[in-house]
Amino acid sequence: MRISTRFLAALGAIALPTALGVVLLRQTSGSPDQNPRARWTEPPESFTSRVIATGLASPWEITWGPDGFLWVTERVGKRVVRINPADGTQVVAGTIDEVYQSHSQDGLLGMALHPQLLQGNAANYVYVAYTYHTGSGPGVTRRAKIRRYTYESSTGRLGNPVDVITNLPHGTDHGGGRLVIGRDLKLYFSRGDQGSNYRGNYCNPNRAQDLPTAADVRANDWSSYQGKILRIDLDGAIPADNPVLNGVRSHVYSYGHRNPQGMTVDPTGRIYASEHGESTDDEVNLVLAGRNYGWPLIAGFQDDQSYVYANWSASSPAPCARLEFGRTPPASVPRFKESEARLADFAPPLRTFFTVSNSYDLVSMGNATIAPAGIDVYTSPTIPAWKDSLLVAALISGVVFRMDLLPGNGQLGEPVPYFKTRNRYRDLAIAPDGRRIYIVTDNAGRTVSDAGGLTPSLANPGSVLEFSYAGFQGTAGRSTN
Ligand SMILES: [Ca+2]
Ligand SMILES: [Ca+2]
Repeated sequence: MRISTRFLAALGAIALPTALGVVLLRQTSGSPDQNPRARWTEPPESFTSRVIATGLASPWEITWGPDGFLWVTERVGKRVVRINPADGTQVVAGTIDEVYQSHSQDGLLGMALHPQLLQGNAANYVYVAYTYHTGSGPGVTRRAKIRRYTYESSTGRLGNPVDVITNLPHGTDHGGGRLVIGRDLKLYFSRGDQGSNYRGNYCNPNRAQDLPTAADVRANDWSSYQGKILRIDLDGAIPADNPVLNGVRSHVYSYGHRNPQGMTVDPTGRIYASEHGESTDDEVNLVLAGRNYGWPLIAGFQDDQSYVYANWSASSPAPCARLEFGRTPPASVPRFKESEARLADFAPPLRTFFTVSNSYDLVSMGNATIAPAGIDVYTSPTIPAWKDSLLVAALISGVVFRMDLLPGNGQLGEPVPYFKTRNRYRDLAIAPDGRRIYIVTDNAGRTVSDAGGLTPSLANPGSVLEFSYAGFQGTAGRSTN
């Protein structure tokens, strides 16, 4: 392992007691016998780092607010918290008691600040997305909604709740949940496939390819909004310029998504989203109106590599309920190669983490995934090489990947990993000065250790980390081979 002295100096600048558990992975040439998520290259820039806040209950969204505070949602804590980035002071803007949370992918999720928040007019609006419980008696009927609050700057509190859209499906797995407001002043809300056809939900048909009918829309039946990215008027209505799919205009903007947990808007209004793959092929997508992102028929590119769609719910003659879920389905489960799918409107990803060949052994090597979550666009000139980049926070690899946004076409350059620690990075925010990057971390789960395997031992659970740019060290992202 070769580490530049300037990078060590930057690490040495981390002050106790707020030191991060920064680990340096072994730099490798990416040999075929290594999981690609455990590869690490020496970054060309130096950063200092510190922990600015701890004790958060599963922070999920972090956004830089117009008041100079970091606005954070707590998935489990059900709170919106404003954090002063200078001293870490936490101020609770509101607790949403209606939030229902019992699994790893429900609770208080996305949050979007209205672009006119605190700009001196009436639009002091904060939009949040969360799960709630509609049933009575035994069992849980979990749904998701988007709610608008009005922020009172005099009290620092969220009030006057107004539901924007309710009764959206939400299950026990693959919840998506990221919420952004586009340059077009529409809400974009990512919905996961609910984990259908997988693990504990393996007998539920996957509905990521299902589109709503005209009757569904007339009845306000949003049950097909699984594995979708929705585009919604600020009052919850279906935008008049949403795409018409199978003859029906609905909130569906794009479909065929698995678990899109990250979404952002670039200065030109383009929407980017990240999503989790199954065992391979996490994706970063440019989200375009009416396009089909392939899942569950296609994972990543349509290349017949490592992935075959096995439709457990359609098992015959043995019904699915009699089967035990596993990596290798029995013969009664219909299987479909990616090349069999005929999707006229298929949109391949911009980038996958990672596409591996059929010879890659998932059992012995581990899943070739990073579990991407929050993403953001970096536009500042402060870090020169970063200007116009997409940043992707990764849960299981504990890094932020930076990729150049290539001029003109919205495509992405090669990913460069930064900020490796023994944490799960849930979301990130960028200070307006472009010098400081803030990251919220999961409270529990597994991440890549300094030895390259997985560990449940997280260095900074439930925290906000700050990385500050400390200069260019001049090694231009080389890897050591
Ligand atoms: Ca896809
Ligand atoms: Ca594929």
